Amino acid sequence: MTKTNRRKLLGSALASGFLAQAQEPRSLGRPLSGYGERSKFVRPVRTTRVTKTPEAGSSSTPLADMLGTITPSALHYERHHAGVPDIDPAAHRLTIYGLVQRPLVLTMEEIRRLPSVSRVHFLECGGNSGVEWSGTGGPDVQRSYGLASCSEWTGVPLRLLLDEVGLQPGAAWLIAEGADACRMQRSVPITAALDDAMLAYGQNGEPLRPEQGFPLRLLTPGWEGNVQVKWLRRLHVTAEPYMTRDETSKYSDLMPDGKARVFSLEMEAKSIVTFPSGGHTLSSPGLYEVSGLAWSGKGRIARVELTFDGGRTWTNASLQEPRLPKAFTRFRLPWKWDGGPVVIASRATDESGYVQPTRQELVAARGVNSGYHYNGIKFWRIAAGGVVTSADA
Ligand SMILES: Nc1nc2c(c(=O)[nH]1)N[C@H]1C(S)=C(S)[C@@H](COP(=O)(O)O)O[C@H]1N2
Ligand SMILES: [Mo]
Repeated sequence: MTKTNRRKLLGSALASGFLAQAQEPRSLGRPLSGYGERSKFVRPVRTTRVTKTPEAGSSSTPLADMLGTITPSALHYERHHAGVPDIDPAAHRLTIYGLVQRPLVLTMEEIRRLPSVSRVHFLECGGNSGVEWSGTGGPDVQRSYGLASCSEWTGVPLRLLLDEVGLQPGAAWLIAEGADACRMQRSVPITAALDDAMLAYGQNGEPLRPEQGFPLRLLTPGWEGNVQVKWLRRLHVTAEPYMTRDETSKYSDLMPDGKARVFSLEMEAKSIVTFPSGGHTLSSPGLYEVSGLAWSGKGRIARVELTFDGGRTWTNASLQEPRLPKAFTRFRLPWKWDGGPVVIASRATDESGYVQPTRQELVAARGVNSGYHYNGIKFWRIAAGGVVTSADA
């Protein structure tokens, strides 16, 4: 944005605002409070989708209303298979057993005494953007991309606990089990633990929210949400996976040849323009900041390109620093809308060189039988009147 442009945009607003403020009456504000609430004028909420009962379903983060990269804990997406249990941390135990030298039962107090780390990571359900496989496309960011959020997590590196129990030869999988009513179980390759997995008890400066697994969850950064078992109560070290319901009938990808990809855990590079996006209306031609989020389960985001002509030409957006591995990265680009129809999209490249594919490329590789792991480029159409809709609709 040039200085003159900025002055034109801000000058008249400043002058009229200043005069109005000088004449406003003043009254005392509200008293202090123990736990803060956002302004009553700020309204974005999670939208919920239940499957069969209110306890089994998901809720989506209003990503198009988010600023920066951190998702407020109260707006972190949720995915529960049997509701949110109310767990007393004093009564909670984590048991590590199986192919280990010294099985362990740990209290939360003991876990909190161990050396800890804090790291920012995204969490994304493998089913996020599943609606995009159909080709008709989700109408807005929240409904189609909202099963992804990003927090600062605090916990104990899993590697440290596995060193403590001592792995026996042949130990290759961890079966993580939750304390919720469905006893959610997932088989997790032990390679994750030896990399950057942690047992998280903190989220954005507080203990985990109950919805995110209070008092303890498994975090395997960059992998699909489903393996990141909440309300974690058991880690069974085994030589083979269990082949549980959630890794066979669910969270596996049916390929065109009738075979299924299983344990397709890594979330590949993805990005979405959050402004302007479906549901927005641009009020007038002129200056805007195009913005959005990019992330990759392989590491850092290296580049995000934007197109304003439906994918014919691309231009680099600027990336917010620091670009953290396996975390949301905010991208931005000042843009002048001339009032005409435009089709915009973003395309992310991660530090491994992986480039976010088009929907056509994804479908050519995987067909349309799978509801999971959709990371195709998403196009938004801005009509002459300023109304923004999904370009695939
Ligand atoms: N114990 C337990 N862990 C669970 C689940 C669950 O229902 N029970 N849902 C999984 C799924 S499918 C996802 S996508 C993530 C969602 O984590 P969140 O609710 O903190 O966003 O948790 C995973 N861990
Ligand atoms: Mo999920």
